[in-house]
This record gives sequence, structure tokens and C-alpha cells, in this order.
Amino acid sequence: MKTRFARRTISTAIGTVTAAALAGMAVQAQAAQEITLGHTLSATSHYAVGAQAFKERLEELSDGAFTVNEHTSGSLGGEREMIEGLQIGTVDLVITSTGPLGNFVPETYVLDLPFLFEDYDQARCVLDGELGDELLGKIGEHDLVGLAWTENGFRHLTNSRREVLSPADAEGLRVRTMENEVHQEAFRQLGARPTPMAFPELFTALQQGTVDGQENPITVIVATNFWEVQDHLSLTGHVYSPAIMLGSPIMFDGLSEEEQEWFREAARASAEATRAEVSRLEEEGVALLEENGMTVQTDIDIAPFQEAVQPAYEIFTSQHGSEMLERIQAEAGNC
Ligand code: EAX
Repeated sequence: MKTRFARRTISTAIGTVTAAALAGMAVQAQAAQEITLGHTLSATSHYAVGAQAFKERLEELSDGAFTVNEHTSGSLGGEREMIEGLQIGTVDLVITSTGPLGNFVPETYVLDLPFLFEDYDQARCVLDGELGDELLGKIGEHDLVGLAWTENGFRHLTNSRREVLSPADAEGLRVRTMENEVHQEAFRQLGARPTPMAFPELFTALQQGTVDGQENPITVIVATNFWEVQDHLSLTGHVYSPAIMLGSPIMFDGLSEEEQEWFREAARASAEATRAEVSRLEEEGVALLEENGMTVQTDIDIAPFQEAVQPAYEIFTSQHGSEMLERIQAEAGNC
């Protein structure tokens, strides 16, 4: 017959084990910090490929101490809105183009100048180099954390009015641009009528004819099914559109140095995955768009476009100086 003492020992043992198990679970639950990551593009886009790579790398490096929640398709708002969210801590990470970034970090406007880079190798080389790091550092002075340069792609013009082979064909076209003064100036110089607009509003604006056209890389035109609302694509390649993974200083400053390095490493892995997807779509995207009924003008003489937008450079240097521009042009020449 079990004595009272034996029963007490057993129940104490059970109690101890349960407490330990609960403590263990509490530690586990506590450690899994949820990180929100937003972007404006679809769940099949090149940004989503990057977000997935970030999630996998961070969860691996942190052994599950961080989990990443991706919010696609502008569900957290347009890019400018999400960047504001980073500054007030309503979102932790954002993958965004540099479109609205200049409004927060004017030093990055230089990257939005038309025809600044000749090709992907040159652009990637400059952004992965000293100047790219310097600009990431500048971002850190504006209540944001620049984690890594990633990619959107070379931007091309689409519209539903007519074929565009020269600046004269763009005359009077109402073209949606990003909320970026350098881009607006470039399209003004082309004779078009630039209409700045957040990306989540664009598809409906094209559908309803509020604007005639827009400009984006093949990656975005494919990811957003723009063939449903646009007939013509002109491969103008008028500007290289970098993207960037930004962090909220409110979230980032709360991390240890080791954790901050995990985020940077995962952001670099994200950029690599996105660039690979951009390269794939540069190969395969045009055929896909033609299959879906778009007419694509591939053989565009860009010299008249370059000439037409030249005044945008003068306006830029009069407002922002020419030092960084000259350094980028020199660096690009060495790449
Ligand atoms: O960053 O707004 C734009 O046209 C951007 O290319 C898009 O949001 C992806």
C-alpha cells in the first residue's frame, strides 16, 4: 500500500516535470519573434521570390527564433506608405523600388536618372560596390535601415494608344510615374504628361483610362498581368530601377549585433534570389507578353530618348549637385 509520503513524492516529481516542460515551451514561444515584410507585387513576383529567400535564410540562421510574415500586393499600402510605416514601426521590413525613396532620402534620387546605367552588370557592379554601401549608409541617417540593394529591373514604356518608337510618339501621352520628381521630369522632357501615382492604384487607373500608359520592368509587367489593360510595350529601357530591402529602426535597434548580421545576410540572399529571377524574366518575359496579346517594339533607337531627357540631368545637378553623379558615372565606366 502506497504511503502518503510516496504519493507526495510522485506528485512533486510530476509537478516538477510539468513546470520544466511549460518553461521550455514558454521559452520556445517567446523566441519566435514575428517579422512583417511588405511589398506591392504579387505572390509570384520577383519580390516574392526575394521575400521567400529572406524568410528561409533568416529562419535558418536564427534556428526559428524569427518567423517572417510576407504581405504582398500592396496589402500594407503603396511603397511610400510602407516606408512611412517603417519609420513609425507599423511594419518591420519592406522590399521597395527607389521610386518614393528619394522623398525620404534625397541622396538616392541620383539612381533614378534616366539612362544612368547601360546594362545589368554595370548597375549591379556599382550598387554592390563602395558607392552602393555609401548610399545604404546615407539611408541610415533618415530613420530607416538600408539592408541590401535588390532589383526591379530596366523600365520600359507601355500604353494603350499607339506604338511608341520615338519621343514624338510619346507626345501628350498621360503616363503614370512613380512618386519621384526625377522620373516625372524625365517624362515631361519627353513631352508626355506624367501622373505620379501609388502602384496599388495603377491597374484600375489603366483599366478606367485615367492614364494611357505606365512604365515598369518586364518583371512587374508580367507579375501584374498588365497585358489585360495595355496593348503596346516599347523596350525603351529608359531607366534602371533598383529595389532595396529596408528595415524599421524601431525593430532593428532592438536586435543584438549577431541578430542584425543575420538580417543583413538574409537580405543579401534575398537580393541574389531576386536578381536571378529578374535575369530569368528578362530572357522569357517578352515572349510571354506577346503570347498574351501585347505588341512589343523591341528595336528602339534610344539615342533620341537620351537626348530628349538630357535637361533632366541639368535640373537634377542644379538641385542636388553633381558630385555623386560623377562618381557613379566614373565607377560605372570601370565596371
Ligand atoms: O517596386 O511603383 C512601381 O512602378 C514599382 O515598380 C513597383 O511598385 C515595384
